[in-house]
Amino acid sequence: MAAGSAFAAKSVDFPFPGGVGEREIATGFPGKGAMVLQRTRPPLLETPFEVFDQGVFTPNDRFFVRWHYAVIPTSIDVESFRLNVHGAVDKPLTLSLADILAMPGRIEYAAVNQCSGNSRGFFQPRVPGGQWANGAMGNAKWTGVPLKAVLDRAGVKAGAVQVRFNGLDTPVVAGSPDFMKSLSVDHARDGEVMIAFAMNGKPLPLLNGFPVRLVVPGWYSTYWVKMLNDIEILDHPDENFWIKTAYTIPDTPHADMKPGQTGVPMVPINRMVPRSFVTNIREGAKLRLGNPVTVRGIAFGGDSGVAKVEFSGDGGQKWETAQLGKDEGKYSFRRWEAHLVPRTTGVQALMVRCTNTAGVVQPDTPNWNPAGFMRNVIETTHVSVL
Ligand SMILES: Nc1nc2c(c(=O)[nH]1)N[C@H]1C(S)=C(S)[C@@H](COP(=O)(O)O)O[C@H]1N2
Ligand SMILES: [Mo]
Repeated sequence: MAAGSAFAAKSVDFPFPGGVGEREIATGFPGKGAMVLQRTRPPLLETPFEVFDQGVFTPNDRFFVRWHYAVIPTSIDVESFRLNVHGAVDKPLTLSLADILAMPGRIEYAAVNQCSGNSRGFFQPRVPGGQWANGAMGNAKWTGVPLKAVLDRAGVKAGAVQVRFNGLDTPVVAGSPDFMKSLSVDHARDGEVMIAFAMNGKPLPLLNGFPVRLVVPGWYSTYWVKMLNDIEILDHPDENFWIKTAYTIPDTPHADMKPGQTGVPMVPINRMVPRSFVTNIREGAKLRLGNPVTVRGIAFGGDSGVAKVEFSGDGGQKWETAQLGKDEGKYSFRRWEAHLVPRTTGVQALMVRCTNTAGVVQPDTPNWNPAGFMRNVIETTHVSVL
């Protein structure tokens, strides 16, 4: 992978507890505009937060990027590309991109793609892993064919239990476990899980998985396997490293545990939980006493829609219901807006809280686990009222 020129037009300084939040802004990565450079090889690129204020969909050239291994094809020959479907099936398939594009019954929906470790840099105590701020997420309109249609064509055998997905990327060091993820056969056949070939109406950027990737709406993006070229139907539970060991969470409310706690049962990470953010006012912004301001942002429900967004201008004492923007579907970001008239001078805490249609609400204390997964505490933006 070309390293990208990593030309630092400017930098950002994330307010991580304990610091070390400064990052370069890089341009120069294929198909990408200005991105927060978390790591060059393999590329970890974060969406600059102001992009989320500009619209409900995240543009392809500003969409975050995450790969585990640096050996990623730098170009794909669409003529020779094949997606193999094999294992516990009646009829193994070898599909070209043209075969996939010619399949009937295309689907399209908006869905948030969010890394399990989004916002990891805010964990306290800090934990190892990519030190993301809040930009390891994005919302796009995805177009593709239902995974179910492909599985039905292959004919899943009775007794199959899981479906495993693999992409064209490979480990740098021979012997490292190839990145693969699995879903239950029922989930894989729900009609929503998609083999996507377009993102916001355009082919997927190479770094987001060209030519096809899996979209698992409502689930963390670790399952959204990119450059998908292999689907294996398993008659036994997948025990590969990326399912069994990596990407597991405490099987507790909010995937929460205490640092150093032992004997906590772990399960593979799965559904997303609701989150919401202020996008037009930054930490440390100055507001004028008595001057009305419109506060706006984005929210998402996780694995279900946004039922309600509430805003507090006084650190959570009083909450008011925000006005919701257009509903782009239950897996999408949703815009919200509220009004604030600062009534006291000094540092004030703006807070926003989302409740999803399943009744799940953001917690007011942060969760903690050693991998830094599933942060969804109510976010606070401190402002100075002058
Ligand atoms: N083939 C492949 N797919 C992958 C990964 C990977 O390393 N290889 N990483 C996963 C993880 S952990 C994340 S967060 C998302 C990131 O998707 P994006 O780069 O399109 O934003 O890709 C997922 N799919
Ligand atoms: Mo991720």
